This record gives sequence, structure tokens and C-alpha cells, in this order.
Amino acid sequence: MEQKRILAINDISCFGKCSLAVATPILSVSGAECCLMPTAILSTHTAFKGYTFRDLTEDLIPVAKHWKELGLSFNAIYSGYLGSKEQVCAVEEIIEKFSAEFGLVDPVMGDNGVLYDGFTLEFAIEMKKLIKRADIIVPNVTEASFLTDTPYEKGVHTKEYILSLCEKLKAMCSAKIVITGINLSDEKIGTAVFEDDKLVILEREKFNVSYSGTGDVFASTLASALMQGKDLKTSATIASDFVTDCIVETKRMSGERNYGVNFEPCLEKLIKYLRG
Ligand code: PXL
Repeated sequence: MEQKRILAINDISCFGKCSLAVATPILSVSGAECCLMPTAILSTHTAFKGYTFRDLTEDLIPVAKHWKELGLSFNAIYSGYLGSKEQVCAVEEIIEKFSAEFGLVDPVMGDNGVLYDGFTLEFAIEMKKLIKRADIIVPNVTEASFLTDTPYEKGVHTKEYILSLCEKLKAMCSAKIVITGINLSDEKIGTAVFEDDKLVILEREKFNVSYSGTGDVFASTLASALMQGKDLKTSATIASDFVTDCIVETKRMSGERNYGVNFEPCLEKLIKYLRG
């Protein structure tokens, strides 16, 4: 049996534990080969002031073309942070060219009701096209709101609100939907899994701290579990558990918000979840 191969398209934030810095180890523990397509190189992620940004848009299609010449193929393609509208078009082309078993798109754009630094409403319009190519999408509540032109609900997110986001996304694309970062109450955070018109909300403990990069940890863990042949709900359960473990560990070690989560000491646990 050949080793499975997943392509991760995401940026390299040299400091701040997000994007490829977390996706690579998390995907590797699935036992699959993780191939990289960096979209940009930044000194840090964009929550830090004064970050450098080297845009790699021009390289994406030539890299894909070379791989095609070599006859390479991927079992899955996972895309995360994309630094320009042109990159979104390039990823659409790459998903089309390689026809992997599944394409997982994390439409990274914002959090807590606002877009990240550097993102615009025009970018969201482009992202609406990319999700049409996906088999699975993993927006957080903010990203789901921007994709569906729905006002972001501050405070507690009701089941009706989450269901309406899922229904609107379903009308836009044929992908299975996982929505992260649902504010269920002061004590609980949720993840929605919407598949075959059924909505399941997984509940986990909410902590009084938040760390950057947890969306990337979630999406890469989801992809890692899917690579192992787990179904979507099981994969989302593993991803929710692993993100919770990482937050507990980071809190224990008094990590700083923008430094990301201390996922490394938790990888052993992830391997157990993936074997289970
Ligand atoms: O974690 C999402 C993310 C990825 N990459 C970059 C970011 C962010 C969030 O701010 O800035 C460069």
C-alpha cells in the first residue's frame, strides 16, 4: 500500500505558531506525507505590529505545474491562509488540476466578528467561489457570516443562527460544513457539524483565555483524522478534543495569546486519538 499524501497550502508565519508551522507536524502524525505550498512568508502572523510579508502568489501555479510534470498526485488538498485574491484563484485551479479525494478549505479571513488585518470584503467574494470547489469547509462563525452576508451575532450564538448559517452555506456550495468557535454560553464553546442536512453541535469547556492559531490547529487535526479514514463527526470530535488539550497545556504553561498554543506536548495524545 502506498503512503497517502496531503498538500497543505498555507503561509509560513515564522513566529506565532499558526499555519504551516502547526499544520505540518499535525498532518505528519496521521502517517501521511505532508507536502507544502507556502502562500507567503511573514515574520509573524498579522496580529503582531510591524510584520514583514513576502507574497508568493507568483510561485503557486509554476510549483503546481512542476508537480504535474513529475506526475505527482495528492489524496487530499487542504488550504488555509491565502494572502491575495489571486491566490484564491490559484488554489481553485490547483484543486481542479489535481482532483484529490477530498479538498478541505479553511476560509481564513477573520474572527470575533471582524476581518483580519489585510482582508477586505472583496476577498470574501473571491472566497465564496473557492468554497464551491471544496468537499469540506471549516469556517469559524465570523467567516461563515462573511461568506453568507449574514450580520455577525455578538454574544451567545443560538442554534437557529448556526443552522441558518449552515443552510445558507449549503445553498452556496456542496461541501460538508464544520463551523468552529460557536459561543454557546459563558462555560461552553461549540463546533457544528452539518452533513446530509443534519446539524450536530459538539460542546467543549470554554476557557477565559483565547490563543491565536487554534483555528489552524483545528483544521489540520480535522484533515489529519480524515486522512486516517475517520468520518467527519469523529474527526471533528478529535479536533475539538485536541484543541482543548492544547489550550489547557498552554494555560498551564502561562502562554501568551499571540504566541499560539503549546501543541507540541499534546502530540502524543493526538496520536492516541488517531489510533483509537
Ligand atoms: O491563524 C490564522 C492566520 C494564519 N496566517 C496568518 C494570520 C492568521 C491570523 O491572524 O495572520 C498570517
